[in-house]
Amino acid sequence: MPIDPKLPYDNDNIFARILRGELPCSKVYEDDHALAFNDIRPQAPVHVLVIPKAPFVSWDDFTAKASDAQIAGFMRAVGEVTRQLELDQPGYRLMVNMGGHGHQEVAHLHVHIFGGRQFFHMIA
Ligand code: DGP
Repeated sequence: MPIDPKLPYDNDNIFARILRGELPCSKVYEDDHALAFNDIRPQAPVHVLVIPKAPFVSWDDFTAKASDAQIAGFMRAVGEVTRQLELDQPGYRLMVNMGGHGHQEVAHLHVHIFGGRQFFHMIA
């Protein structure tokens, strides 16, 4: 079910628990700003989620409330993951689902990185 992005941050959402080490993940990358791990329901040969280490519910929450340093650090981390996975040359797709119409299911901002195959014009 999509989440309501206007609700306050839930400290017990799945990705918060992964960040605290209470739930396992298949880690791909970590730095001061971000953690990246493989999606549990991969939609492509490469399907990685990158999450900020700070408690932001959604893209809207993040871009409204994060500091410039948090935004820069997180965006840099997303780029670092794609380079470490060597996705640059064939290319890749980034996606952020926001709120109900975006079908966001987990209430902690996450950027999807898809790679390893050809993508077409749109995703349903
Ligand atoms: P979204 O619809 O953008 O909120 O995508 C949520 C994604 O999170 C979805 O592709 C499945 C993934 N996911 C949900 N629970 C877990 C989990 O416990 N571990 C991992 N690695 N991924 C999860």
